Amino acid sequence: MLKETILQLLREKDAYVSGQDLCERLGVTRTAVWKAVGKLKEEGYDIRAVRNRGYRLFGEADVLNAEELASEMKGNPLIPETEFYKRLDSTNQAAKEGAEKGKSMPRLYVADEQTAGRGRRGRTWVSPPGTGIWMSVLLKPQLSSDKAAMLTLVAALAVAEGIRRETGLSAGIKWPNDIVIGGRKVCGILTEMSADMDGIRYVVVGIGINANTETFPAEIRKTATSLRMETGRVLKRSALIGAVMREFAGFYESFVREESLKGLREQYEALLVNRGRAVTVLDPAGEYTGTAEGITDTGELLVRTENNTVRKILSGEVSVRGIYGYI
Ligand code: BT5
Repeated sequence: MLKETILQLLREKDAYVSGQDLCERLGVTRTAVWKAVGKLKEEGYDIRAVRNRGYRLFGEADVLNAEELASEMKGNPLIPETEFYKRLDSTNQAAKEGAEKGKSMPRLYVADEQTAGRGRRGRTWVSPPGTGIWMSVLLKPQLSSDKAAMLTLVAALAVAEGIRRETGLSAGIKWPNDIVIGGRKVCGILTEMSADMDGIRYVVVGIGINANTETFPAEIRKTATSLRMETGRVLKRSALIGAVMREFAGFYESFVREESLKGLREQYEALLVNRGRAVTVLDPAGEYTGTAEGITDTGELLVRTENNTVRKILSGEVSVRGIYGYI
């Protein structure tokens, strides 16, 4: 592809490359080069053209496209297929439709923007263009359907570790599905499943990460944060997707082998921000308070209540809210 070759040549040189030079090396016309550069610019690459000097690529911008994504997944043992979209209603929705159409799994869906991003229980997920990571992993684990909910915890661990690797930030996990930094939500996870008598048909693990967001709508301004806000730097989203999915592949392998979180529990608990903290359990059968102590091998939250009994909370069944603020 002409576009990719031009990009490669510009990357090799941290200087201007003349249009003439590009034409000769690629054996195409000046117009063809100009058109291809135009497309690259549309995709977000900061390529500048100066008369008599040629073209130059500035910085390595945060470009998210099909090529960047595929190259980040190269060598990932879990994800052979990726699909990238400029805009989708919801990557979870697209993944489900893909599964219903019989697409091969595992497969990763990524969108630059979601017009109907979803949270749990019909809530909305704010997913503007150009700044976030909105992605869904479509999987078919050979497990009984009651085990699928644990994938939320597997993904949370992968996101927290991926963020640490890419940014150095220490992100924590608010059980079961939030990643937080400094008490604010930077990522949410939504796991959905389709199962029948034979077990899991497919699972969709949806992950939303606020990467380069600079402002949030008023209703979440006090509770949300982004990696850019925390580091003051623009992050390359494709690199973070690569890091998170590499971590996910490793943790997923352990999860499927053990059919539990046994091998991941210690690491998970070390990142669990609820640990040792007071929590209110919003149980439909009656609200109660206690102290979160950790998780079980199957992903339930262990809460010691005021009369000193330890209760196991199943993810999805109840919400846990910190008594003091968001955590
Ligand atoms: C979640 O729900 O945290 C799950 C979010 C999953 C989003 C991903 S993006 C890719 C995939 N495709 C989808 O359509 N969804 C998944 P929940 O725990 O219910 O939290 C939702 C609440 O978080 C909202 O009611 C807001 O208060 C808040 N919120 C919404 N957008 C946010 C954002 N971008 N950052 C931080 N908080 C947000």
